[in-house]
Amino acid sequence: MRLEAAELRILELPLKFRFETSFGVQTKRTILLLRLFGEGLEGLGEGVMEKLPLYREETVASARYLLEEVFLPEVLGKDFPNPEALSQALAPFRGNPMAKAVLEMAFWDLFAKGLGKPLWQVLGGVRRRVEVGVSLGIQPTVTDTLKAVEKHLSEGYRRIKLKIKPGWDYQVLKAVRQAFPEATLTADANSAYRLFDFPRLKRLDELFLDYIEQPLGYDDLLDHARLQQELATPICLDESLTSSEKARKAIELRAGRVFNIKPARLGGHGESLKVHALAQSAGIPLWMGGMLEAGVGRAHNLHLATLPAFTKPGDVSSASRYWEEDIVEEALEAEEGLMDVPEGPGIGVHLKLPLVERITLWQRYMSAS
Ligand code: OSB
Ligand code: MG
Repeated sequence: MRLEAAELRILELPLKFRFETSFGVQTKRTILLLRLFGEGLEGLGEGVMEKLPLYREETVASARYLLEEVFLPEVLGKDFPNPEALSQALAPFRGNPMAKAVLEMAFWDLFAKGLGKPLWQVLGGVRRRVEVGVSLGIQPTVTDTLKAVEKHLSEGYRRIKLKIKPGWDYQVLKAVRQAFPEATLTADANSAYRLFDFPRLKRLDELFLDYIEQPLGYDDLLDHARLQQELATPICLDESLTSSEKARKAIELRAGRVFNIKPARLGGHGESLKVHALAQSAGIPLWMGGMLEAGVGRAHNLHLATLPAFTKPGDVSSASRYWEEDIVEEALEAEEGLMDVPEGPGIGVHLKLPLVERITLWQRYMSAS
C-alpha cells in the first residue's frame, strides 16, 4: 500500500456528561483525526490523548507535532506491504505510542480496505458482536451513583465500572454492592493510591469486585505485584501497560490478573496483537478499554475486541451516551449489553464530513512530494 497523502485535523466535540475521574474532569474531547490516502482508498485514525498529560504523558500538541513534523513525512510517498512494515519505519522513534497509534491504526484500516475485508477478520477476530459495560465517572453523591448504576443495568450493560479515589471508594462501592448484589462491579482508581494505602484497598475485598483497575502509579508494575499478593480482588492494569514488553514484565511479576487493552495506549493494533498473544498463553483475561472515543476510535476498538482473549465486557458503550451527534454515519449502539461490529471493508464507518468541517479547529493536508 503506497501512502499518497494525509489530512490531519484537530476537532472539538462536547460530551453529553461531565466525566470526573481521580485525575480531573472532562466536558469535551479534543480529537486528533487522521485521514490517510493511498491507492484510491482512505484509512481513518483517531487520537485519544488529551490536551493535558493527566492520564499518560502524551498530549494533543505532542502528538500533532510528531505526526506533522516526523511520522507523516517519514511514511508519505513510501510503499508498505503490511502494517508491521509501517511500524518498523516508526520504531526508531522512542515512546509516544498514542501518536504512533493514530497513524498505525489508520494504516490498518487502509490495509484491510485494500484487501476488501472488515478489519476484525484481518486482525483474527472470532465474533461479530462484543459484550460491553459502562465506565461511570465520580458522581456528586452516593444517591446519584445508585441512580446511574440502576439506569445502565436496566439498559442491559453487562458490567458497571465506578471511578474511585481516596475518600470516594469503600462507602460508595458498598452502597452499590448492597443495592445490586448480583451486578458485575469493578472500580478504576486511575493511579490515585500508593502502596501505603494498602489498608484502604484491602477493605474492598469484601465487596466482590470483578477487579480493581490501576490502583497504583501510572508507570508502576512492582508495587502492583506487591499489592496483588495481599489482595483477593484481582488487579487489572491499564495505564502501566504501554507495550508488549511491559505486558511481558507484568506477567512475570504477577502485577495483575486482568489486562485492559486500549490499542491507542499500546501504539496500535500490531502491539495489541502481541499483548493478546502473551495474555492468551498466560491465561490472563482481556477487556477492551475506552478513552471516550468518537466513532472512528470506537469502531477500531470494536474490531479489536472480537479477538478470542477478550472474555470480559469492555468500556465500549453506545455512542449516543457521549455525543449529541457522532462524527460517523453509522450508529454504534449497544443492545442488551452487546454491540455489533460495523460491517464492510476496514473499520466500516464513514465520516460525516460536514459535521467534521464544522467542529474542526485546525487542519493540514500533506501529500507525498
Ligand atoms: O481509565 O479507563 C480509563 C476515560 C479517559 C481516560 C481514562 C479512562 C477512561 C474511561 C472511559 O474509563 C471509558 C469510556 O467510556 O470510553
Ligand atoms: Mg482505566
